[in-house]
Amino acid sequence: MDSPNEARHLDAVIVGAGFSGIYMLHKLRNELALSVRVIEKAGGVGGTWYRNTYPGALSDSAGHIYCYSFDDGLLQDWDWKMRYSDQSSLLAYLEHVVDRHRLASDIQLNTAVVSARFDEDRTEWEVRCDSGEILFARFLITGVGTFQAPVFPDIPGLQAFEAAYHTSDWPSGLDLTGKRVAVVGTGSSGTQVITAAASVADQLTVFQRTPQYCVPSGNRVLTAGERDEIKRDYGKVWDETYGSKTGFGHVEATVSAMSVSPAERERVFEEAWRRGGGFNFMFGTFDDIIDNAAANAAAAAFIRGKIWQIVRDEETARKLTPTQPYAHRPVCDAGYYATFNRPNVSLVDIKDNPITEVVPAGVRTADGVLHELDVLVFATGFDAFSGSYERIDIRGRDGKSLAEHWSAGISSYLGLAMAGFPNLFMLHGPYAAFSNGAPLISTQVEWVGDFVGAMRDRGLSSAEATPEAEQQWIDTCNSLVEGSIILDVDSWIVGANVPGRPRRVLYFLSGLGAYRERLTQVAAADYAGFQLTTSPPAGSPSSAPQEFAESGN
Ligand code: NA7
Repeated sequence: MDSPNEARHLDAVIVGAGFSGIYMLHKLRNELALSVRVIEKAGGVGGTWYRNTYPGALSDSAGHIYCYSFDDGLLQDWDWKMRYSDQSSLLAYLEHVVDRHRLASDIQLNTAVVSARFDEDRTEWEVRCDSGEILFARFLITGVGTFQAPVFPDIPGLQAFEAAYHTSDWPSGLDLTGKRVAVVGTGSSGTQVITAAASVADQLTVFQRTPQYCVPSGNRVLTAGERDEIKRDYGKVWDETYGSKTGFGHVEATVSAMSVSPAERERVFEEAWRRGGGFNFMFGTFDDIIDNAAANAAAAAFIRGKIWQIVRDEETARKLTPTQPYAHRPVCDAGYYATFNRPNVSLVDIKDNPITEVVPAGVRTADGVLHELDVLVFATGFDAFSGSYERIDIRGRDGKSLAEHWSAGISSYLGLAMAGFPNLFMLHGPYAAFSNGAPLISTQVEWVGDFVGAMRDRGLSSAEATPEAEQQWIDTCNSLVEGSIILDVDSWIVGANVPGRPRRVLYFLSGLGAYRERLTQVAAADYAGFQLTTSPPAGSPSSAPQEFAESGN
């Protein structure tokens, strides 16, 4: 290892060793033989799956496609035992990928990137770390994740209670067994931790602001036959996934909800409820649940009906029943509503009865009740996208910061690049396809890798999105969201969970298949929308950019 302060010249610095950073390192170092270093703030690889270790943490994407598709041997070797993978099996998988592809030597843990500045004279990024190290690299690739910056409620006395934890920062070894626990928040993290905690906690209090539409996850052990079939047909599985809209592995609906009889709608919803899966319920039943108010109302009414069938106490059922449209990120569960039939679980509607303060003994609500607690869990979500990027002072051409670039609204070209930020690629960044994360990440990593390889082969020194291409992409994305019911509901998807954020949807809503087609077209048109710059001839002034380096320095 170098001494801190020693400057290093690399082809690429990758920020983050989650799903994106791990594969990007493999692509650039192992396939293109470039010199690369991954800088990761945490003490281990895995990103989201390293940090979110709260009880019940589960991916709700089909496990056999919530993984990488590039390694045929690994696809055959690895057994996804369950329909959905929990946090520990996903972390084990990502650690295994790192070992299998000998990536650890180029992943620097426990180090945060604090700033990155584009040096126009040298056509390279100067990356500074909290360790004092300075790295220089032709490419800066961010795999910083969407859900990095936790949101905490602004409650008086919050610091007074010691055992208070955000789901994304779960202390190692914290066991809720026999404890008096409260959970604030009922999104996908909240419903998972609530359902898991209820069966072990002595007492569980749920502080709910907005009731949630939940459908069963249907998680179960895959049969040997199912696993064999997946492995036999993996090529087809990936073709279907990459060609689909959401990339979640279910059959996507093509029928409008209101084009069928009420009885048929009920049958389809019931079948989806029995099969399980939140994305399956929203996108596998009918094709207009988030586009057509009547279709949305029908799906919402079906789930509300289930709440009243499941929850025995009428007052609790009333509190749990959502009134807003069904347009949050779809959530699925392992018995969320039934949890509220347990004698050790109580529900506080904090819209009616807000939390007024946190005290050393617990949480006090407006009705004067002190809820005495051992552990207080904040499942209150994240400042999606922006929060992850605000932690690094990124400056492109003319020293312009990313914060300035995004001051009138977050933007990108293809969810990957921005004007004024040459050779910076974002993975899983804003305005990429709204789809399952893993296949989206593989799509982007492969595209960026191919782009970088083509640049090297052609002697190009920089690629930069043009302002026009960036604006057109944002206009396209914004036009796709017009009329969507997503806009009618407050959630992180529209930025409503962070005060002061403008209301916007930072996704390309035409789907993964269409996104991939678009990327293919852009590459085929000699990277249309990018300004490509050739390295100055050898012997030019000292401003000549660094040559691509050899791997392994
Ligand atoms: P979400 O989906 O943003 O859910 C956050 C929850 O916390 C939600 O129920 C919020 O209620 C609640 N919340 C947020 N702020 C407060 C305050 N101030 N007071 C009370 N309750 C609050 O976060 P998750 O971690 O569940 O999921 C994030 C993503 O991670 C998820 O979509 C996955 O893709 C991965 P609200 O609805 O705002 O009233």
